[in-house]
Amino acid sequence: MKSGSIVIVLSLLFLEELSVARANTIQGHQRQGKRNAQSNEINYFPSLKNIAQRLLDIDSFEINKLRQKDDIIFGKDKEIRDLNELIRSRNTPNNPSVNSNLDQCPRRGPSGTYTINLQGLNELNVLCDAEGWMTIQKRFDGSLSFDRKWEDYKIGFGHIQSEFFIGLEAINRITERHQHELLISITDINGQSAHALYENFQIGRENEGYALKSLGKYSGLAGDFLSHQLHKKFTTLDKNNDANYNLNCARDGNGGYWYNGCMDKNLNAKYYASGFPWGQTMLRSIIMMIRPK
Ligand SMILES: [Ca+2]
Repeated sequence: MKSGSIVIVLSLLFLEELSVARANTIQGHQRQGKRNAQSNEINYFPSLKNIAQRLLDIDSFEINKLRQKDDIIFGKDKEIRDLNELIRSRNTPNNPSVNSNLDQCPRRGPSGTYTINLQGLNELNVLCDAEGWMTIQKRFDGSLSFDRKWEDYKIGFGHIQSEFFIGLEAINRITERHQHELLISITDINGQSAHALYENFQIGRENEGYALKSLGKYSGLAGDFLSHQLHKKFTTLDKNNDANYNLNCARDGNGGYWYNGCMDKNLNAKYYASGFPWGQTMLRSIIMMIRPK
């Protein structure tokens, strides 16, 4: 109970007890005639004891209520942790395998974690599914910040068992050697999923600003939201390559992207409590995958 409330309750109880004490005193006068001040004090002290006891009762009642609320909050926290763990486990293949002779995902699986070698880069752990799709970006709970500098976007960040981005350098090296499809799967905060498929995805080299060089034909139900960024260079917090003359579109939590304008739908935007902005709605999760055509 707040201290202001305690004061009000104390005042009300005090007044109540005082009026009872006065009534008793008047009755006492009527019955017994004059009595001295000492006898009033004797009636009054038991009333103060009652007030103190009632305040203690109220206090312990409030403490119990707070304890119950604390238990409920603790229970909800545990539910959230369990759900996040469930999502993580569903995003993680069950049968990880290692093969460092590969430079791409095996076409016919099995799904798992593979170590691939790309010329000039360190060995890279990648997620592959049973149909040869390699995950290059994954977000589902906002645990990883995408508000990062050029070097992070270049070499990649996060962890493949949770949220991550594979890195622009790796995407460039993979997509410039062979034609690759790009599959983007999105799920909004209401659980509605859709995908976008591009038949010829390629990004340029670092000296080209990792520009979105090619997308190819689009199909899917998510909407062709990437063609607007075709041929645009990548912009990060510390590298302003976007078309907006006055602003750096990656600043203020928008994340690195192939910006055309600062209001573009952006797959790397700031993740709030339940998702990140996507036009008129919010996306809860996204996964970007590539596969040789
Ligand atoms: Ca700019």
